[in-house]
Amino acid sequence: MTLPPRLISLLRERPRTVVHTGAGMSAESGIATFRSSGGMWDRLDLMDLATPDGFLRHTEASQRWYAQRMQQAQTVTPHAGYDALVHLEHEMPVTIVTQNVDGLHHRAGSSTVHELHGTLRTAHCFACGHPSHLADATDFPVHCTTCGGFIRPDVVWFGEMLPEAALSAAFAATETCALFLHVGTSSNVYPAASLPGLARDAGAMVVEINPEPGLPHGVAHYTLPHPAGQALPALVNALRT
Ligand code: BV8
Repeated sequence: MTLPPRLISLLRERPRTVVHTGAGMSAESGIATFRSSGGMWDRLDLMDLATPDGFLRHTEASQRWYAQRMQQAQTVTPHAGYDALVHLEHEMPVTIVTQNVDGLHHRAGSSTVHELHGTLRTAHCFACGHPSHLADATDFPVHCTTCGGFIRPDVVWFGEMLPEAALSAAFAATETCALFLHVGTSSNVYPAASLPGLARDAGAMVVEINPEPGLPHGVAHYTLPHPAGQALPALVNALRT
């Protein structure tokens, strides 16, 4: 894979780097994306499963969907692109800002990860907030043992606020980085989708890694139209040659 010379020379300066990842980052680990062809939203109605109202209308279907995703996230293996990001943080300051809820950056061993849309790893009661779990449920709907309410995953649904700590950390890192890698996201969902433009305005080099690039014209300095599992190791290799 040929990398732009200016990207290689910037990498060799060991710049402060933000890696912003979406569902495409986990595609090569076997987790379906949302909007690519054959993605999750092809088969499921987003508003029936990933919104508070949808959850209350379709509680059992939503709980089953999340339990299945939790189990999958625990069994798949982070691919070479995840390992490359762990190597990268040994070479330069790396902050990972992910829209993903599968926890694969943590499992791969990355140390600075901000989960903008929460996590599948934990759950709580929709009614009283009591911490709970959903991954190993066998009987649905799953009720809270404290108040009898319904158990929901600790993800951020549409119409819900993002976790303040993760969001402010993501904006702070984006505003002060020199390299912004925008990996595997269709850039549809806000406020996460505003990050690459913010990075560009703050003077960072913006690089999109996506077989089907989608950033509006003028946001990315460079586009690598390759899968994350190939492009990210290529960046690490460029440091070594
Ligand atoms: C908010 C967690 C403030 C759950 C997700 C009306 C009312 C309320 C809000 C809004 C509204 N209108 C608009 C909004 C804002 C809304 C929004 O942006 N909507 C969009 C649809 C327009 N945002 C929100 O609601 C956010 N909260 O704004 O709060 C507020 C509050 C109240 C009222 C107003 C404002 C909350 C958003 C979080 C939603 N939660 N996930 C779950 O996972 O179940 S979003 C969901 O989509 C995913 O988590 C993911 O984060 C997100 C984006 O998807 P992508 O990651 O980009 O994945 P996608 O499939 O789309 O694309 C994959 C890409 O990978 C493709 O480009 C493909 O080419 C590429 N690819 C494929 N293979 C590879 C690859 N790339 C590299 N390598 C490969 N191998």
